[in-house]
Amino acid sequence: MKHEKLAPFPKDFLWGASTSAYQTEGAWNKDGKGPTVIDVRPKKEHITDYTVASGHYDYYKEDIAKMAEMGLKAYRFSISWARIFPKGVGEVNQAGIDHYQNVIAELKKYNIEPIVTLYHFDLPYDLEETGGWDNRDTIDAFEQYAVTLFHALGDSVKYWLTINEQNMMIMHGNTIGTGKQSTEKELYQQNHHMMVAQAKAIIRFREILPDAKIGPAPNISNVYPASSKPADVLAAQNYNAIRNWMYLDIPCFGRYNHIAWAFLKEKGYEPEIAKGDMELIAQAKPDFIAFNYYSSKTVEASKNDGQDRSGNGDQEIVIGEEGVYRGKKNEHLEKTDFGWEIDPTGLRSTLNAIYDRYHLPLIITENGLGAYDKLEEDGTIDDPYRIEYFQKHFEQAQLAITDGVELFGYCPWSAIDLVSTHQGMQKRYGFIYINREEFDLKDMRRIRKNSSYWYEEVIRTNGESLRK
Ligand code: BGP
Repeated sequence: MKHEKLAPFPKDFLWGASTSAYQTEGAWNKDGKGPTVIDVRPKKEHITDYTVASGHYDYYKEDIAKMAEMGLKAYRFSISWARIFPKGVGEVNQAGIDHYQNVIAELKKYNIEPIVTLYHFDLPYDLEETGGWDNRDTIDAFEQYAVTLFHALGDSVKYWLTINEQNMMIMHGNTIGTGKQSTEKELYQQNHHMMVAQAKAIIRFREILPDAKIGPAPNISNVYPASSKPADVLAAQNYNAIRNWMYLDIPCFGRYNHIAWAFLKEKGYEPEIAKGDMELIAQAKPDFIAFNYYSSKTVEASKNDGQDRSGNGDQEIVIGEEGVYRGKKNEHLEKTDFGWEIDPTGLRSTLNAIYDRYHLPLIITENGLGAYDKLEEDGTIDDPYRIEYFQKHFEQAQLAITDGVELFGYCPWSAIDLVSTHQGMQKRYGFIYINREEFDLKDMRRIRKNSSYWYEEVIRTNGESLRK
């Protein structure tokens, strides 16, 4: 709908930026950190690993100073579970606690609000070895880990995210590299265990940090039917339920989405639900919903020809499910250098869809453009394509606010260049350039890109500069 008068961004809007521990910190075995499922992934021939990444573990003070130069109001980052519990459970590694207390103290120096993700893909390997999320013991390990952080960091952290993109770990875990090869049946049992773990953490959170806020952080994309054919509309409804609403209905409504559950039963994927699980889940309601958005998705009806699951998807490229839906390219959308569709309007419809369904405050915790950025001879990085990307997405976020959506923050991916889940260092997302290549570490210099100056003005004017 067209608005004659746009609502302003809320007064204390959390203009931020995002990262994850494993994609930025490096120092993969420093100060007592244990191995994670990421560290033991088979090396890929043409792209770097995570042993050095962006060096954020050692350079965090310089990085935060640059974030402060940009005027960031918030910084969304994750804690490496294996720095706190090197074996996932058991002895706490005090050096790990100290590190994140220092990071948060540095943020507080500049009045940057820390937004802490408990778990962002990097499960401690020792837990994987004892069954990972197949094993219900991991639920208790997660609860112990979360409670330890609530006590250690709770004085300074107001906003907490439980699990990053649980839906992508379940639907694209092999591509993203977040765990061992699992059958679909195993994946949806793992998913159920993660839901119980999240609920137990939220219940303890209420006891320990009654004044702080906590929520899930799935990857959510509104799903379009490829045509107005009724079968395509049904396919979109199926994929919306399976990809999106299953993962938010459980924490927000305390139940499995009926279409998603019908899919699990039809395929024989339905998880075993232990006595008391759903009662626990029903007690643990989130305060807000954080979500990551990169693009809308388009699907058509399954052709029932055994080809629906063909091709390699990832978190932004849909594969299909036999008899349920099939991914389809959206011819109306441009693509990034890495083949992801770009749909700013889709952000508005996704914001409206989530808010309409759950009516909770929302924060965008990831949205960004992976591109081949270039460090020029004069030491600048000119990324007008990233400015255009965010200009269009911020405009749509403001339209959603004018539609009535309660959006309280926006943390683009990413604060600094980092290592992609599966496409290396070359796929740059940062407002701050890291001067290293896939295998040549160069000098790791941190350099603000032109987009960071543009974003600085957006933040300074609380979004007013978008209208110039
Ligand atoms: C999201 C993850 C982030 C980040 C982002 C970009 O799914 O939560 O960790 O990786 O995708 O994706 P990629 O790194 O695959 O380019």
